[in-house]
Amino acid sequence: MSLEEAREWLQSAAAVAVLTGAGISAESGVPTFRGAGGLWRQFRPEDLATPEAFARDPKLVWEFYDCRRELMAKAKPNAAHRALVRLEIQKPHFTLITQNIDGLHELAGSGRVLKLHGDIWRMRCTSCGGNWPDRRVPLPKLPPHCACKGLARPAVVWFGEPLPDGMMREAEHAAAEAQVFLVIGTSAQVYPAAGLIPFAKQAGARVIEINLERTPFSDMVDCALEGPAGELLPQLI
Ligand code: BV8
Ligand code: ZN
Repeated sequence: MSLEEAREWLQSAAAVAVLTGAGISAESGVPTFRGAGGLWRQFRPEDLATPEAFARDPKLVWEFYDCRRELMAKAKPNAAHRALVRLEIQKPHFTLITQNIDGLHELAGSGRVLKLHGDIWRMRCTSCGGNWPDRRVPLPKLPPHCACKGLARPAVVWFGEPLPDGMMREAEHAAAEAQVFLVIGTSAQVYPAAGLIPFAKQAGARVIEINLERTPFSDMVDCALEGPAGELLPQLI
């Protein structure tokens, strides 16, 4: 299936849903999880992004997030983020579902963003449950605390933790309604997010994948476009 055909599908679709991963922010200088630079010191991100790691050493986990906040604060949305803003304007029914916590979709101007795995620019209190925005870079003191003196944690979803209530239901609804489901820059290995891809396919959507390389679903999708999202997405939209 060619890019031209994929463009025609997208142009004729009224309902579109999009799933993005770290790959869409790579060209903005945000390291991906599995790509080069994904390794933080000698830790695998999966080892630090867990409630167990936080219980063991909250300061170490905060150093990990403070380092990523510094990187993400310098990052600007790229042509792929901007193309999705244009697509949202064009489509009567549009939902952007992201695994990214970097906030670059909103910064680009995307309105309807389902942040499956939370937001690195918000904090949550481990004792009173408060949740507030915090964009200080670097954080003055690690670990940060809440006004109630409780220990604060990043308002993100860690491995082994459920996604925010209703988030997957909204995402599945958008995937089921979509005539075209775009999958951009994800290795599709983390669940339940990756499950949305076969889910959309089974619901009848045409699935278009953009990735630098093949993924576990490249054989199943209707069109697998190999290349950088910042180059291919503007051609598609
Ligand atoms: C849960 C936030 C249950 C924190 C993240 C079923 C099967 C197997 C395992 C499981 C399963 N169900 C659940 C699990 C366990 C686990 C899981 O999936 N483990 C994996 C590792 C096997 N899932 C969970 O734990 C989930 N929770 O299941 O809870 C539950 C229910 C009730 C009660 C209690 C518990 C929670 C998962 C969320 C974890 N949090 N992030 C943080 O960021 O610090 S996940 C995090 O990793 C990201 O958000 C993202 O989801 C994932 C990284 O994947 P990608 O974004 O795809 O990035 P990656 O680097 O892997 O790939 C980049 C891709 O881009 C590559 O393909 C590359 O080629 C491409 N690329 C690079 N440059 C470009 C490009 N493409 C285009 N253009 C470019 N320029
Ligand atoms: Zn508190």
